[in-house]
Amino acid sequence: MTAVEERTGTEGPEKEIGKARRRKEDARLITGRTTWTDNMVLPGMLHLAVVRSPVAHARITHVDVSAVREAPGVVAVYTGQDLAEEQGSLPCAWPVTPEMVNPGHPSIAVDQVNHVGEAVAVIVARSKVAAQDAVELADIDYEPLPVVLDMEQAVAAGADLVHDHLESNTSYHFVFDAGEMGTGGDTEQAFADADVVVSRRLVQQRLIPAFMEPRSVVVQPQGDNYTMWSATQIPHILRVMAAMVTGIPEHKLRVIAPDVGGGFGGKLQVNPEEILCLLIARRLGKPVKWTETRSESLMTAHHGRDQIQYVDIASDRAGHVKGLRVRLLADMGAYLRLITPGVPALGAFMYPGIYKFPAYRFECDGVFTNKVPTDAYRGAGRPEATFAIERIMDELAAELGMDPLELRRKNWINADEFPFTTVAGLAYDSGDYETATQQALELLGYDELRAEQQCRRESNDPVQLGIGISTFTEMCGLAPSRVLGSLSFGAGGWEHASIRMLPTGKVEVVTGSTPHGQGHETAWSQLVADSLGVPFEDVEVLHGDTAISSRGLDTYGSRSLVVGGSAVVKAADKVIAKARKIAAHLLEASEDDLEFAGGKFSVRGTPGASLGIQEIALAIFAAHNYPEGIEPSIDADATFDPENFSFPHGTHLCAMEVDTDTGFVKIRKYACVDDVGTIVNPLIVEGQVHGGLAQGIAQALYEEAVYDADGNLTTGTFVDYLVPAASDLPHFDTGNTVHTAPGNPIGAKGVGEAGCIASTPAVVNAALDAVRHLGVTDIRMPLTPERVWRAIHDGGDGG
Ligand code: MCN
Repeated sequence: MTAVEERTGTEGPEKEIGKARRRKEDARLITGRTTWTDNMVLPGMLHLAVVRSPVAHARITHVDVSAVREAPGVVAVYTGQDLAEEQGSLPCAWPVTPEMVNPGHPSIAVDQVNHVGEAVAVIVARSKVAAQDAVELADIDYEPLPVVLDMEQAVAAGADLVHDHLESNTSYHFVFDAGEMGTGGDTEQAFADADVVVSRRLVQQRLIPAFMEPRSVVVQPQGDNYTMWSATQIPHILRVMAAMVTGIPEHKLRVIAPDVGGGFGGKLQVNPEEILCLLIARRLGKPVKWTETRSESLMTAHHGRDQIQYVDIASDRAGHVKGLRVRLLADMGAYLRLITPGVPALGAFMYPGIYKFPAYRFECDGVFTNKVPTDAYRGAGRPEATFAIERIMDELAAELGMDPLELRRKNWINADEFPFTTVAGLAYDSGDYETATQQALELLGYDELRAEQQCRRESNDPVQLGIGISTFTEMCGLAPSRVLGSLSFGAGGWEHASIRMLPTGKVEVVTGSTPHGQGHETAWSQLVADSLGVPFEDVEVLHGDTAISSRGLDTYGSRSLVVGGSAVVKAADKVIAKARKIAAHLLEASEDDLEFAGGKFSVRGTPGASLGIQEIALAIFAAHNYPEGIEPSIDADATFDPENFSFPHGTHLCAMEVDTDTGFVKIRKYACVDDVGTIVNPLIVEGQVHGGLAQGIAQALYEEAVYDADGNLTTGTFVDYLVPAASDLPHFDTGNTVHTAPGNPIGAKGVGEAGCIASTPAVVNAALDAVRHLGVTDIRMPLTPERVWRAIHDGGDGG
């Protein structure tokens, strides 16, 4: 039983946790009847447009913005030189090694540009159109420098340099060696002793988070106070960072994230334009707004993934894995953004997946290239790791002539072995991989599909069928502050919440979590309704404004329920403890004789003697009668810092048809069973799984950010960057098992990234399973018809 269940019981019609409530916030989000940042209109507000570099790598030799200044409606124009003194450097909060090289990142280039789209001048005008029209009047000369795009070439001896004042294109070399850390044996020895070694070079293509609402910022100066509205995932972190970069004192800066239309990690960032808006508002003393165009968004908001993975797995002939070795090249792009270097380093701990490896070594080089920087994108490090391990397990199974499921069963952690400390040093909390797998096999109709596969193979059908398996886990609920500290991350992993009991018994919950589509207002209301025994409708959840919630660490890493929700539950505990004292006084009973259930304190053994917590709120407002020495308030704050990550897991299965004549692939069926511990809202959980699946499948089949040889993004519109629509995706058969997380009072594990992490290898494994008998052992993502056709007909990975 979880701590919440101990207090509220496990069932009952009034129980909110587990109810598939429709989301409170949907009406306003879906109809758009809300305030998005770009809806903000302030008196005298000016508009910014950014002049961006058309070249990937060059020295700026000449800047003439006199024609811009003369353009109708233009109020001011600033170049990098103009702001050089005050712009500072954008922050990188994750120096993964003490030796990591960080070239710094100006919000606006001063004398050199390092990727296409980098800001070189900012125009301020009375209207957005006037600002944008003036962009082409900027006269800027560039002296081209060699363009570095390919990571393998970038780390080769004698390579051209992205930052010519640095010694190489390598920012850092991060190593995790289980033998050295004492969490496993000697990896080299394990490989030397192995019967079988399988190696692959896997490519994680570059992806674009592609959130629906483009980034947008408004800054209003009032004396020496500043209010910034931003479409951000991280108002609290942004406030701290922006204060540090600009020198505006933190208490003079209020950051508001109004409703935000998606982020997927892409808005876990301190953007150059946020800093530029602050600097310019400070200079002009006027409110300013910047909203990006879709093309700017695709070209300049940070990208995700872009790694080359060299993976080796060692085993004995019977299929017992003996060792895992991973070498990674991770494309940083031209600069280190907020957590750029940490993304692949976070993945380091997940490569062993759900398997009992005795030895493991991971090495990663962070590599500079002349591309837009990479950073968090849904899953951040964990999809890459899961892809590598689930792909290489299939390759090992093929090498051993073994069923891929049998190989997994032979090596995974059994239900009775939890908690289990892996070779990467993580303590997996709870789970049962066999039960989830059994359920997923039934949902898919595995046996019938295997029979059909056999028929198609025997009849040499041009359309072959494959079944792909991904048995995954991930670390989420970021994160125990102590662990983050040991990984050199520059912030903690706690979350804060306050509960305010209003006089009429209504409840305001202030959370440091910052939803941008995840439904926290609904789920937190369910938590509070159960914890305090008040009606769901009586709870209002406030978030995303540093003047209302001054403490918070925001939303990413599927942390909000596990960490932020737990803070809410802890605050509710304190409210009840305070109310108990007042209830005892008003009921003239001893505190020890009071029971709290269903929102009421009752005196044990005295039927009828009871007082509701909402009545107590009113009694306090009147404040005529409360015990001496007790303050007239039952409001409470709590901060929760988890002891451990939480480890959701699941089995994802994909059945795929591959047309061997045309290379077209089609998902026939997709079934998955996820274990996310206690489910607070099954409807939200299902929605999160669906959204994650869409993005994971999109990586496998559709999406890729492509640069040409000069460093221009050739997928700069949604015509070229293929974000799938609902009609491009199959029906999903989903299910759940429930193994509660011992590390938080709700018993929950995160779900926000699970579908995205699990699905990509299931889809690629399915395609390979369909054509492996034709000699295909890899197909590079995304699985375009051309690549699939080439892999079948020409060999290689089709890339
Ligand atoms: N939930 C639940 N029971 C569980 C686990 C979660 O009911 N056992 C509910 C939570 O109450 C919450 C939602 O599911 O309403 C997601 O919770 P959680 O897993 O804690 O994830 P976060 O709220 O921290 O969201 C972050 C996660 C990430 S990292 C990305 S990326 C992502 C995602 O959420 N980006 C999203 N989902 C997104 N959904 C939308 N609409 N837009 C994004 O940008």
